[in-house]
Amino acid sequence: MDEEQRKILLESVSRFPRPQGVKLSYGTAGFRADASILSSTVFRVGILSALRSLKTQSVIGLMITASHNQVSDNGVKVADPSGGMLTQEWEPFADALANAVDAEDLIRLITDFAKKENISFGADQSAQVLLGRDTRPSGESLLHAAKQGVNSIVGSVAIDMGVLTTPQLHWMVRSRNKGMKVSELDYFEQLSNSFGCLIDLIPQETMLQLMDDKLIVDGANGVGAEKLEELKKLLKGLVIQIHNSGKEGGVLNDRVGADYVQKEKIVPCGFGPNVVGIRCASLDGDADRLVYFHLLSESSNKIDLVDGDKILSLFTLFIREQLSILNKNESENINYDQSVRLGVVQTAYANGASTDFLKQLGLEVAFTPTGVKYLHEKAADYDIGIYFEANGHGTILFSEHFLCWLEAKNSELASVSKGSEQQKAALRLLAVSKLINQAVGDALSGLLLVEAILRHMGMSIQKWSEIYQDLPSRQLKVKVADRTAVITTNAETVVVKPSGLQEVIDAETAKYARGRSFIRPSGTEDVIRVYAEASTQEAADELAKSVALHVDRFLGFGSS
Ligand code: G16
Repeated sequence: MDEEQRKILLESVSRFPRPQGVKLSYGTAGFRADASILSSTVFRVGILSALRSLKTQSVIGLMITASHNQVSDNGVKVADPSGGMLTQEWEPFADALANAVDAEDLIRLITDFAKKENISFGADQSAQVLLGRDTRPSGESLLHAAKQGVNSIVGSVAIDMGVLTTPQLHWMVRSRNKGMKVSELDYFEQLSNSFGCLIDLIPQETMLQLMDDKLIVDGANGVGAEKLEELKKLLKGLVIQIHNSGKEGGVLNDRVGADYVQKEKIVPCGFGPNVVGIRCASLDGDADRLVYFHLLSESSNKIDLVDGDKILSLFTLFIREQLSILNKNESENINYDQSVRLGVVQTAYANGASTDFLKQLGLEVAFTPTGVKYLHEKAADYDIGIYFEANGHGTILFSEHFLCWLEAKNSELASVSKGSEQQKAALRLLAVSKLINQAVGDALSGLLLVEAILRHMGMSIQKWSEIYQDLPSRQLKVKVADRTAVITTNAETVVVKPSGLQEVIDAETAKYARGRSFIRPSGTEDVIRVYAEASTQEAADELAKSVALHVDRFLGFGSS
């Protein structure tokens, strides 16, 4: 590092002092904390993003959001050149950078890391970082910190892409690195065109069944509502009503949004009794999660939740159907490759009934720890990898190899049997690969795919919900003195530390028919999460409660 670079860093670091006594870690989805203490962290992640861009010689993304967290929180995460999450190999450096005590410490860390990673500094180097933020009031000042961080590495440019959903920024990074157009309009056009293509391929008889049907979307009072309002203008054949747009005075994620709906299993604020039976969807604060639901009766706020597991199952059914049509070798002229590897990826939160359902379909079901970064990585092992967390975060990945094969197959079919069922199946799969965000889980693209598939299958939300019966489950949070005291293994299903805790969880679980329970430290909130499922709701509630009491006894403040 030359003197000029050192001088710039020394000067800029001093403008973003690190708060005393705060230790942050790059958790499930980047750094998250109360927004008031985040300036120095965001500034330093700006530096990291510029270094990542120098290292990869590609465009990098930096998103300012705390997604489902309360409005006073904020956070920052980095999108790698593929549009996926920052490589896990750089996470320890992110932690070290965020927690460096002063400018000298920071410069030493950067110099050592740059040496190890072979990153050169200087005016002849160039780096580019796309910046995005959600609608949180703290976003603007944190954006300023991010820009300063990027600019403090010589030759680096920060480009402000404005207020975006998290998946939009990831999509833009991916597209830019593929040499494609990256404006918001390009994103909307890609989604609406591929949605239109799927709708055009629906048999007319099926389509008519859901023609007049409307969808009501809970926008979590966040950025997703604003963007869906724009996207809606380009969509044909879909009636969408948006509630909780943030314009009616509601607070971001406050008793609204996908996280609330999925955890509480009650209707979000802003939905009156007149929505009974109507198909509803809920986005989270930065629109990377999606769940569906319908209100069961006018007299109660209880909903029938159609969560990420059921979205995964619906997508799987559709993809399998298209693959099996494609593989029907009706014409002897065409040699079909039967060996498409289709895999699904879940976490320990997946409802046991969903895993049974998927296995009964003969599918390979893989498990990873919580966090799309893990699921995404695993899903990329397949020709078509479908991953979803129960909380509604997920997508479908198509390998480049499979897409090349599919393009070629489609051309072949177009010349020998244009308009055949087989060619339609190929076209549908190609449209899905363009509609569904290949970079990260995206509530808006997921919603359009759900809507297209329900129309294709002539399926109501009630029918969809009935594809299997969820086992009753309950999730709780426990505040503890130090959540890092919990260490887990086996895709987070077994507690290794503190010792003795797993044994008591096992003993509690054994008391219930179809009982299953696990605990894990959250990577986005300062809590331990408890999950329990059992054959009845009462049993799942009791099991969750008793496990939470043990967590509190082992680690908590002793308040329970
Ligand atoms: C993030 C991650 C998700 C994860 C969720 C909760 O979602 O992207 O993969 O499931 O946090 O994580 P934890 O249980 O560790 O707090 P989001 O929507 O908040 O970005």
